Amino acid sequence: MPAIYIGMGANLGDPLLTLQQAAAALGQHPELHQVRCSSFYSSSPMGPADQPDYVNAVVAAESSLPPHDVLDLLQQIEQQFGRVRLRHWGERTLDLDLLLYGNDIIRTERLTVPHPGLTERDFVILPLAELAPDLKLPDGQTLDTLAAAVKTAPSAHDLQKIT
Ligand code: A4P
Ligand code: MG
Repeated sequence: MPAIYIGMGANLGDPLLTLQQAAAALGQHPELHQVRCSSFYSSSPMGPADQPDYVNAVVAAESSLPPHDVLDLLQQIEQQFGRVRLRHWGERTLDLDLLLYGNDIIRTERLTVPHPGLTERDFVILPLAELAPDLKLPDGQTLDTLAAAVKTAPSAHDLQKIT
């Protein structure tokens, strides 16, 4: 069963509660196994600066659901939380991204995996490194190298562990 990793982000409403509830919904899904959630981090916004700070976390699971079914499931949960999304890279109630699906490289109209931007986003790489420090991306990059790089990058988003 492939290991899958899901990135969660929110900055409208009560973002921490939303992410905790989204993680619980993933944990209860009958097709997702061994579900684990990283710590929750606050981060300054990537993109327009005139929006609230984000809360970010990553969920790991194992699943035999095909990748597009995982995407359907993530979009259902986004809808369930009344997702509002106002603009590109802008504020949203809940964003669930399929970061990695085993070692697969997927490029279809609906789905790009590994998620684009994954390697440059400290708010994704650091929670991911917490769950899977020994992970390698399909292109061979290791998480510890990526984590060291994003921490010191000029684009770092002042990550603070909340809980
Ligand atoms: N899609 C393609 N590949 C994927 C994938 N791997 N996972 C398609 C999920 N969806 C994928 O999604 C638009 C379409 O992408 C979907 O219909 C799906 O078919 P979307 O969530 O509406 O938009 P997006 O592509 O995620 O762009 P968006 O939401 O404008 O930008 P990002 O890249 O998600 O960034 N700052 C901080 N600190 N923390 C954050 O979490 N997030 C964003 C949003 C901006 N700034 C942030 C954060
Ligand atoms: Mg998204």
